[in-house]
Amino acid sequence: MASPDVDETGRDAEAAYARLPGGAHAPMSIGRVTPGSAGQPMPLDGTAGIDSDPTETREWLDSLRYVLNSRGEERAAYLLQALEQEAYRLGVSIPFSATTPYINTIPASEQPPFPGNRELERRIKSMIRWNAMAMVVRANREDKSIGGHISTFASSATLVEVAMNHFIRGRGADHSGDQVYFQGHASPGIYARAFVEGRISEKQLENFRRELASGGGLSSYPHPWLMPGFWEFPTVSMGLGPLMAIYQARFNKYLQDRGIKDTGGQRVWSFIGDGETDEPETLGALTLAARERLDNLIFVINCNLQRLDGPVRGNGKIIQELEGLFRGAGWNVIKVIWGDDWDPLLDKDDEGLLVKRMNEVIDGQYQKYVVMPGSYIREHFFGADPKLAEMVAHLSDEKIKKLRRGGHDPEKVYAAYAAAMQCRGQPTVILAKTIKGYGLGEVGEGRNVTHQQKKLNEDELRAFRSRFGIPISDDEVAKAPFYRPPEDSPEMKYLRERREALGGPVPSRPLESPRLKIPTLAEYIPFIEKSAGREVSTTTGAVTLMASLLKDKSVGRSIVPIVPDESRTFGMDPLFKQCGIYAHTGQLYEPVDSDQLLYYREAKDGQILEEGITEAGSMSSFIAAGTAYATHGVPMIPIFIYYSMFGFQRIGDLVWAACDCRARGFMLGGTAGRTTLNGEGLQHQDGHSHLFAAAYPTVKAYDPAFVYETTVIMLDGMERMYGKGEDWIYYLTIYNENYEMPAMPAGCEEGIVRGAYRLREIPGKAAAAPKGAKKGKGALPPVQLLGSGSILREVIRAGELLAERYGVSSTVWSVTSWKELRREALACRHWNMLHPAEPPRQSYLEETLGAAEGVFVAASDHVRSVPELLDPWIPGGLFALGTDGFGRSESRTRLRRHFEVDAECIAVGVLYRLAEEGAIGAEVVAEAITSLGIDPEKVDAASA
Ligand SMILES: Cc1ncc(C[n+]2csc(CCOP(=O)(O)OP(=O)(O)O)c2C)c(N)n1
Ligand SMILES: [Mg+2]
Repeated sequence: MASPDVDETGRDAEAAYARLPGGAHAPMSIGRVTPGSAGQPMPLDGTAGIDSDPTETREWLDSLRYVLNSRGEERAAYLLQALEQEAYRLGVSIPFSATTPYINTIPASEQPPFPGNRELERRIKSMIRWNAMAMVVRANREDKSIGGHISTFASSATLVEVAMNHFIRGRGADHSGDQVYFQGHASPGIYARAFVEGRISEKQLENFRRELASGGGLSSYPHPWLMPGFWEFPTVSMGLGPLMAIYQARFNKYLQDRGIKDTGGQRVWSFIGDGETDEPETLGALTLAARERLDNLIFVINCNLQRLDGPVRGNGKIIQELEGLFRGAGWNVIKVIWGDDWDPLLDKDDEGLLVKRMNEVIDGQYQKYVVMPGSYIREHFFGADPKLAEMVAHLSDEKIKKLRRGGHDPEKVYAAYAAAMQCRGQPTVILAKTIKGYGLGEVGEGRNVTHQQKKLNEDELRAFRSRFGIPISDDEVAKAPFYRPPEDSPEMKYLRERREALGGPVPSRPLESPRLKIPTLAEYIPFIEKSAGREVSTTTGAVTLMASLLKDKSVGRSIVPIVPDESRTFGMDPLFKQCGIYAHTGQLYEPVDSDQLLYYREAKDGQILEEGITEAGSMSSFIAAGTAYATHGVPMIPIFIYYSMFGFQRIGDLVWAACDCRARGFMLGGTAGRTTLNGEGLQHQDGHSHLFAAAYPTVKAYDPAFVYETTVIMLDGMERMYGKGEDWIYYLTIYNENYEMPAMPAGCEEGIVRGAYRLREIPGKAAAAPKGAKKGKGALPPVQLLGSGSILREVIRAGELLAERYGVSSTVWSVTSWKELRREALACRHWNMLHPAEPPRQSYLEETLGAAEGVFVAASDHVRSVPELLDPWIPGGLFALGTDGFGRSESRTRLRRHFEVDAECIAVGVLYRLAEEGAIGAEVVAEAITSLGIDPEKVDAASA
C-alpha cells in the first residue's frame, strides 16, 4: 500500500518531527524516551532534505543525549532554545510545527502506577456499558422512532469511568465538587452508572426518552430543566458545552478572586466529541482559557475519528490538527493515542520506523484497520516496511487486531488525568484516540453507520454480553435485561467507596438554594422621582439603577455586570471606577487615561466582566453567574447588557441553554428598536428580538418606555428570581433615545409587571369631528391605542393628533410586555378548554384590554407580529403597525415614516380602522393621508 501523503494535509512538518527526539518544537518535553534514543539516529527524510552528513548529524544528536543524561531535561531544553534562537538570528529558517509525533505524550516510563483495582473497574465498566446499550435497544423496541445513541458512550466509557473512579469530585452536603459537561449523546452511559449506583430506578431506565410515561422517564440528553436534581449543564447542542465550560472555569476564578467563594479545589471538565470540534463555539474561546491561566479546566476530547456521517478527518489526522490548535492557543496538550500493547513495539523501534508509520497513516485509513482483520493490518500498516513487518512477525493476526487504542486503556487514561491534575497555569486538553461503537463488533464498531445503530438482535446481544462478561443467561439475553450487581458484591462496594472518597455522586444538582433580601420598590421611589422631568433614555435609567443596586448592601456584591465591549455605548464607564473590571492578574500597566477620574481600571477583585467583543462568551458568563445559585450555592445576579441585535439572533442557542439550565438574571438589549437606533443600518437595528424572546419558555420579555417602568420591572425581577427563587430570565429592551421621563402614575405597578396599564385618556375635540362621519351613527367608537418602548411616545402623539384634528377620543395603553399578557391569557385559555363546565378563568389581558371597546391599534419599534401576539383576545382584532423589513441608515424621523410607526401613520391607521368599521368615510382617511404628508405610493418597508 502506498504511503498516504501527509503533506497534503498541511502538516508536512510532522514527519520531520519524528526524526528528532521530542520534535523540533518540544524542548519542554524532551525528557520523554523516544524511539531512536537507544543509539540510532532517527531516519531523516522528507522536509528537511537529504542528510548529507550522517556522521555529523549523529554527533549533534549524541551531544544532546549526553546533556540530557548528564545535566537533565532543563539544561537540554535551555540549550535547544538557545540554538533555535541563534539559528533564527543567523537567518536559518526552521520549519514550524505545532505538533509532536503521533504517539502518547506520556511515555510508558513516566506513567504513574494505577491506584485502582483494574479487574473490578473493568467489571463495573462492563455492566455500565451493557445497561447503556440495553436502555437504547429497549427504548427502540417500544417505539422505533425514539432514537438514542449506543456507539458514543461505547467509545468513551473508559474516559468517563476512569474519571469517575479516580478524579471527578462530587457534590456533598457541604461542598459542591467539580463541574462536568458530559458529551450530550453519551447520556445513556451516565444514566447507566447512576442506575448501578442506585440513583436511578429500573423503571426510569426503561422509560429512557419517554419522559411522559407513567413512573417517569429519562430525558434524551442532559437537561436540567427536565431533570433538575440530576443534570447541571445542557450540552447536546454541540459546541456550547466546551464554550460554557471555559467561562465556567473563568467564573470560578472570578468567585475566588472576589473573595465570594473558595473554588480553589474545584475543576471543570468538558467531555467533547472530535466531530464537535468543527463547531466554532468549541474552539472559539481557547485563547481566553490560556490567557486566564485556567488550570482548573480539563477538556477531554473523545477522538473516535468519526462523527455522524463518517470520518471527522478521513484525509488528515484530527488529533494532530487539534494538538496544533490547542498548543498554539497555549494549552497543555496530552495525547493518549496508543494502548499499552504498543509499548513493547515502540520500545523496539530503534530506528523510529514505527513512529514514522504512525505519523504518515491518516485517519480514514486508521478507521479501515478497525473493521478489517489482523492480516489486513499486518499487510497494510506494518507491511509498508519490511523491518516493521518483522517487528510484529511474532504476533498472531488476532493479537495485531487487538492492539488497543489509548482511550481504551485505563492506565494510559489515568496517567493523562493525573498529569492534568498537576498542570499549573494552563488549561489541559486530553486528546484520546478511541473506537466508535467499541464492543459492538460487526454491527457497528468503527463503521460509518455506527452513530445511528440503535438495535441489536439476539445474536448481537449475546456477543456483546459475552465480550464484556455480563452475568446474564442465554435464555434472558434476548430481552436485554438491565443488570445491577448485588448490594454486597465487591463491585457495588468498590463503586460506592470510590464515589464517597471523591465526595459524592456526579452529576447532581441541588434543588434548594439560598435566597437574597431584595430592596423594595418603596426604597426606590426617590430614584424614580428623580428621573421625572429629565430628558434621559431608558438605557441611562437602567444603567443608573444598576449603579445604584451595585451599592446596595444586600444585593450589591452579588451583581455581575457583563458587557461585550460596549460599556461606553451604554454609559457604563463610571462603573469602571466604582467596581473595577475583573482581571485575574490585576492591572499590570499604567492605563493611558490614568490621570482621569473614570480611567480604565482593571482589578483582581473587579466586579465587571468586560468580555471583549464576544456575545457568545458574555452569554456563557451569564450562564455561569446565573446558575451559581445552584452550581455553587451562591446566588449571583448577572446583568448582561449588549446590542439587542446581537442577542437572540446571534446567540439564541446559548439563551436556550440558559433557560434549560435554569439560569437567572437580566439580559438588557441595548440600542433596541429598528427606528430608535438610527443611522446604523440593517445589521444593527433590531426590531425582532421580542419575537425571538416570545419563544423562550423561561424568558420574561419587557419593552418598557419609561424609567419608572424599567425600575419596577427590574426590582420585581430581582424579587422573583432571588427573593422567591423562581427560574426566569428577564429580557428588557432599552433604548438610546433621550426624552423627558414622566412621573410614575399612581397604581400602575401591577400593570407594569403584568404587561399593560391604562396610561392616558385623550378626549377628542367635538368640534373637530370628521365631516365625513356617517350620519345616524352617533359618536365615534372609542379608540384603544397600544404602544411600547420608544414608539409609545409616537402613539401618544397620534392620540393627540386624532383628538385635535378629527375629534377622536382615545385611551393610551402602555404595553410593557406583549409576551407576558399573552402567556397568562394562553394559560387561562388552556385551563378553560379543559374545564368547559366550570366558570372560565379571566386573564389580566381579558380583564383589561379585552374588556375595552372600540377599535384597537398598536405600534412598537418591533415587527408587527409582536403586538399581534395579543390578537386572539382583542375584540374586533388588533391592527398592528411595526417595523417589518430591513433597517436603514437614516434619521429617526425618516425611519419612523418609512416603517409607518410615526404619529402621523399611526393616526392614519386609526382612521382607516374607523372607516373599516363604517364610522367614518374613506375620504376622511384619504384626506388625512394627504394633509399629514404621507406619500400613498411609498414603499412597503416590509419588503424593501
Ligand atoms: C449543534 C448541533 N448540530 C448537530 C447535532 C447532531 N449531532 C448529534 S451527535 C452528532 C455527531 C457527533 O460526532 P462527535 O462529536 O464526533 O461525537 P461522537 O458521537 O463521535 O463521540 C451530530 C451531528 C447536534 N447535536 N448539535
Ligand atoms: Mg467522534
